[in-house]
Amino acid sequence: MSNTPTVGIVMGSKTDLPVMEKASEQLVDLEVPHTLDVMSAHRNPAKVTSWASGAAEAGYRVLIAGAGRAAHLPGVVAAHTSLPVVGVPCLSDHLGGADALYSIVQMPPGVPVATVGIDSGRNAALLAAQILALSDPELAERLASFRAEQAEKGTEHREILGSSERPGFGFGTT
Ligand code: RP5
Repeated sequence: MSNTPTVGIVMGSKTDLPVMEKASEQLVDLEVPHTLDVMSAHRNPAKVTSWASGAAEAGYRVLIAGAGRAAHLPGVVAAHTSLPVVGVPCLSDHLGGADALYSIVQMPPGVPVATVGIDSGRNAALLAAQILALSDPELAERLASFRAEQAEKGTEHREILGSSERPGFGFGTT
């Protein structure tokens, strides 16, 4: 693994870490060097502006931004860079995460944020890795292995569901 981080993960608060560390774990599995930072579009906007404005020059290729509530962080990051930005709406204790989802997905034309599902840190990492893999054949191979393992696990799951230990719940039964 090269030590130069190519993915930058940011989150609006430490309270978003349980979701965003799933993205980090997935990137570790895929051997993608990355960084994790906490910064808020509302509480320290100057820090966000500085980080996002310098991200391309710092060597990042894709950015992942997660936030909850009125989740402006991904959009503000996207406003300050032309790197692809993946947005992760984080569930808070109100509105079922719809507040963050709508805030992130409904960007104005001209400033896109590729939005994954609520609390979907892992998918954000996979999307970022897929973007990087367009110009990284070794990463593309690791992603292909990941997909193959995932397909294999799905088959195992099917066998468990169809086992005699759970009669009537398996495939092929009526
Ligand atoms: C957002 O407000 C953060 O992204 C977090 O999801 C939410 C709550 O932040 P804390 O009050 O827990 O720091 O900006």
